[in-house]
Amino acid sequence: MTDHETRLSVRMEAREAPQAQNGVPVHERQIDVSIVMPCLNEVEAVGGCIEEAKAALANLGMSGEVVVVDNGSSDDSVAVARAAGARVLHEPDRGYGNACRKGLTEARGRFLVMGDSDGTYDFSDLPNFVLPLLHGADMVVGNRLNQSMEPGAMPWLHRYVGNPLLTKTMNVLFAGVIKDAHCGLRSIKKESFQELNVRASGMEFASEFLIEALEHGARTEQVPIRYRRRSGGKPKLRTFRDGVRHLRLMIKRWRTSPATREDTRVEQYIASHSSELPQAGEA
Ligand SMILES: Nc1nc2c(ncn2[C@@H]2O[C@H](COP(=O)(O)OP(=O)(O)OP(=O)(O)O)[C@@H](O)[C@H]2O)c(=O)[nH]1
Ligand SMILES: [Mg+2]
Repeated sequence: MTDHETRLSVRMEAREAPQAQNGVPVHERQIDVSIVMPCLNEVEAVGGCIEEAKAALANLGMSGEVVVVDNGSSDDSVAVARAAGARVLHEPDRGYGNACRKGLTEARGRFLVMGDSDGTYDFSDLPNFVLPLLHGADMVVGNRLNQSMEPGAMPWLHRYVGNPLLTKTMNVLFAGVIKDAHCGLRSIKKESFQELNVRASGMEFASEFLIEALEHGARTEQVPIRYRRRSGGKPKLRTFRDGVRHLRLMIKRWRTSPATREDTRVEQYIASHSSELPQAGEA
């Protein structure tokens, strides 16, 4: 090819794939951070969440994308999300779990951050979810149960009964030390997520994700976060139905994977007591 032909073909490629850079189409380029937001009828909040996430990415100085996963919202969430600059994916099967799995699977970043699109999470917390992954953690889980929670952000029944009870159940059954098992603001390395087999379709996805991570021995950090009232829209979580779904999933998982559970318990016991155990060469 002559120089002229090369320049011509590069110009034609650029016309066909306007975002191509160095010959690599944008959809194949590796980026640093993907922020995945499940979204169902969150028109009042989703735009602000995307803006907040984009600003946090810019402050962090890392390349990134915001991925919104919709399940057929009947309001203008999709149009608002597109206008705010998110990549919008459609998941045909209803449910929070289906939406999260779709977004996390199709995200292009090395580091995956997930958070609700209802205005409750503050995406300017992004560095606390990305920097630990650069320094050896596989996963970071937020903890909303602290003094900075905005009054009215979480119903009393969830804050003082449902969430602590279900979190404690998970820790007892799966030897975890998780502080807020239902926190939806989390991050995980792409390669760590790919090792997990998280199949749940609904809200119990949040529990299964952590159970899988515990059983895979993911190095986990937890960070306190702010939690705000919804910026509008309606909660999709149904207290009793979803509470029972979390509980049933945990019992099923506990009954069906005893071998893995025992291994993990022994490994975690050794890890947490390593300084007390005799070292090689010691009498
Ligand atoms: N795509 C999709 N998103 C969903 C679905 N169900 C919930 N979501 C989204 O998942 C996030 C969590 O749902 P919420 O209704 O906020 O549940 P919650 O945070 O436990 O409840 P709130 O206290 O009301 O915030 C929100 O961004 C929802 O829009 C669903 O079936 N499909
Ligand atoms: Mg929410």
